[in-house]
Amino acid sequence: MFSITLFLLLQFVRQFVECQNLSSSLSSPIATVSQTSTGSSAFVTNVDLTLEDFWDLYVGPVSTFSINTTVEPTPVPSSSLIPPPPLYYPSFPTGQQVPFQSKNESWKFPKDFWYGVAGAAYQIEGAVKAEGRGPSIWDVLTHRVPNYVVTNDTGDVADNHYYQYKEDIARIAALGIKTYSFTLSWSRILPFGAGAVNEQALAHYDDVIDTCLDYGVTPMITLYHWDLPLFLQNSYGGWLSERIVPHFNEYARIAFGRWHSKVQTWFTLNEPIVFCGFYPFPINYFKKTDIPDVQQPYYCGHHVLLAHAAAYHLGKQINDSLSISLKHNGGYKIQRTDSEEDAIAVQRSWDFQEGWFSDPVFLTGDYPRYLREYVSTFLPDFTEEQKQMINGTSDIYAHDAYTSDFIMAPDTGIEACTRNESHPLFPLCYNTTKLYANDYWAIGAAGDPGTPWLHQATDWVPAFLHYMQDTWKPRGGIAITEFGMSEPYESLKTNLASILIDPVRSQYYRDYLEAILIALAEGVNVVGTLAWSIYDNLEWGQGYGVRFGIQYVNFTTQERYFKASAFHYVNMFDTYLEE
Ligand code: PNW
Repeated sequence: MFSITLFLLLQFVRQFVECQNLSSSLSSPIATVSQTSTGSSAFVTNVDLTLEDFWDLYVGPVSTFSINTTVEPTPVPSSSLIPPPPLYYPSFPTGQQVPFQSKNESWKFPKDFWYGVAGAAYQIEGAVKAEGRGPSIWDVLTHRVPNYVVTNDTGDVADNHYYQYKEDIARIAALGIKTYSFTLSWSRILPFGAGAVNEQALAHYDDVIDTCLDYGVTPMITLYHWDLPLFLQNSYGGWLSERIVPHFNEYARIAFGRWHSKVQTWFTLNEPIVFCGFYPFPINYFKKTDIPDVQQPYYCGHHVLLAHAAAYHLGKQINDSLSISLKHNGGYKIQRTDSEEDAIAVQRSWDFQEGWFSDPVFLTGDYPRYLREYVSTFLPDFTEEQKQMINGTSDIYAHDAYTSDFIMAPDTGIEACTRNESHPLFPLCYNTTKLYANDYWAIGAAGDPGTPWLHQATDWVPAFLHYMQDTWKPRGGIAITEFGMSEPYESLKTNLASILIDPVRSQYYRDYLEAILIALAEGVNVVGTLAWSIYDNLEWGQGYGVRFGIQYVNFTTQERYFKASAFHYVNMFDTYLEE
């Protein structure tokens, strides 16, 4: 009876909640929710919430899977390690004079080049309420915000990686892949984002890391891949507030402190352009803000830079041999015509995408020109001290470089846009397309319709890599920390044999890695690649309807199968890695 009354009360409170006094309330796993009914501080109710209450109030019931304790790996069947048919058969019989494998003898990956696979906590772990995990914003977005995920899927079970990671690591090792890049769930480690630490989560990640090391797989860690602890979003708007900076630092301190001796390569934050672009969030679920919608991504970005830089210095203090970097994204920007306006549009695009985080971190500690022109109308300038703190805080240039776009000026011209806040392209004031200037051919083969941003554009990869090296001059070289292809309509296939041969993805990996080999031969210092993704997973707003895996996962049974692309990926290193 009591719990039902409490539940109803909490349901009511949910409409208005604002969480305050975060630091004082976090010494135990109970959070204080203050209700402000009219925005006036005259009507405030404090309700103590246990973690369970917090889940019930904001997320509700979650699904679980039958495998709900850590399991030993099932042996990888040797038949599953037989390579697939080749991408191209020669048009004449193979024989002594026609070697089956063609190889360009002037290409090579240097001996210490690392190649691996990547995944992210909310997309693969499942077990969302297990062993003390607190909710993240993505638990709310998937469960409570209608149509935020087009398929209404959630990450409740996902790939059940939280319990099946031993099998998953064994399978990577069996393929010959030597690097696994995963992300930590902040709200597992700190269920309310700050304060009390969940020891079970630390023990879990201890074992993930140790399992990698046992299999000879190098673990790499990303601290933040979009799954912000819900409590921090509700308390002060998450990345919209500078209050996130010390909380991210506290979280980073726990992770670096615990694992610095076992994990050498770290990434602080994944693709801030994308996750800052989530703002503004749908109203009614999280804390309201007065910051205008159009400005919210840039407040987020400002605090990302401060949080990243502080965490970088902290990590180096703890162990100065660590490699620590931010994960960038964007794509190569191809000027669509040779007009002056299109040239400016291209520079605007660099400034509002890669340059937003890369110029501060690699060059100046501050924003690039066109971005600064806009954000200086509302953001505080970085102080000299902040600029110094931000500059130089990336050991490698880590780029999730999936694809490229043609860039051109808006039809109205650039100035008509920059002077008019209601222009549909404001504040970017450049346009993009996947089509050549004949408005007929796309840049390359399309991915799944659920990822209209992704076409194969591997021809531009060498130019892109040169641009990264020449522009941001990373001291530790360039790593492609995510690349991959959404095989078109893959989720509609029901026949296993047809799922497992994924020609668009296979060709993408082959052509992309050839492009990297060309760039290496031309003197670009590329140091590693991470294929996205270790296996099919929750593709955020597209749910399980879009597939990026180099392994297929049957989401009913949680069985895993290698796709052909896994072999094509590895084969490039078997062929070209220097002995
Ligand atoms: C990345 N774009 O996101 C993310 O890091 C992954 O979590 C995600 O699953 C993967 O790519 C595939 O989408 C991106 O529009 C999302 O250019 C969008 C873009 C790039 C990367």
